[in-house]
Amino acid sequence: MDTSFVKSPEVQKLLDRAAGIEESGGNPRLKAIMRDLIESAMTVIVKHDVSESEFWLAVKYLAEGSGELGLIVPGIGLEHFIDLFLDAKDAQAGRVGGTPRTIEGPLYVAGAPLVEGDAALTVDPDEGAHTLYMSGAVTGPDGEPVENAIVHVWHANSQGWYSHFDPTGEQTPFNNRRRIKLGKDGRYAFHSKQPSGYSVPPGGATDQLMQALGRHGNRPAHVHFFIEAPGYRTLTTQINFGDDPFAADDFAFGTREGLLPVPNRQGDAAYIAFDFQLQRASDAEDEGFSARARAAAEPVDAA
Ligand code: MBD
Ligand code: FE
Repeated sequence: MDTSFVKSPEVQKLLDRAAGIEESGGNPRLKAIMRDLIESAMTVIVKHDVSESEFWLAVKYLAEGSGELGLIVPGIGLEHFIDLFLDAKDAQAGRVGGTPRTIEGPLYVAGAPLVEGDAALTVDPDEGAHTLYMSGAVTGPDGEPVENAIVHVWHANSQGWYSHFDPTGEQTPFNNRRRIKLGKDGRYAFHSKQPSGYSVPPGGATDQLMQALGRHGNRPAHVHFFIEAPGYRTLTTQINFGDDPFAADDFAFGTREGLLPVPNRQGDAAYIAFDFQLQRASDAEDEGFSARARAAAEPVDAA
């Protein structure tokens, strides 16, 4: 059947009623978005002649896989799409330059220890892992050192697990997570046990979907950052190791040109020199974080 079926008076009437279009209460913006979203789902169903069994399989998948939505969203490219959309809107507004943004992912935890100077991120044992040394400058659009910046940094351990989300239960709450307060020179430095790439939980909802699409659920080794500073736009980004086998094949589409440094490897040590450049904020909202819901843990004193 043709998708024009969705445009039939009976279906259009159903959409109006389902989205509360004729009701006086509720949120008008949500009504408009829901109407289009439901209509899009109906159009897909008709276009692909989705069977009743397939439809209920999809409902079951969403119900049972909802705990992995934070992984499914980057896995199907939607989180990267939001970056592309923000980039395109910035370009339209002439707001260009600086370090590229890239996806936050689902594994940030608020409340990490706030430290100064050369930060030691790793407090738990991580036997055999190489040491990562990363350092550089945080500057503004004119190359000026950014004062009073806070660099939030988080990464996995050498097993690919993030503290707080580690099913082995072997990591303390803020292992490989710190907030680094920078001085007037805008320079940062940290060292840690080098992360390995991330893989989605085997057999989980994301893994099932990736396999059904003929894909995999691996990310290259990477380090996440938020960088916030008064007067500047908070930057959400990450660096991915340019020499990782998945550097050009990230299931989450988080790797971007300009964010793929190749570590300088010397024996058991890996060195990355990387400078960040922030854009200036136009107002307070522009300066702050997105309102995304994030995990949090009780702040602890830095070791
Ligand atoms: C990660 O570590 C990550 O950074 C993203 C974006 C998705 C899944 C796991
Ligand atoms: Fe990550």
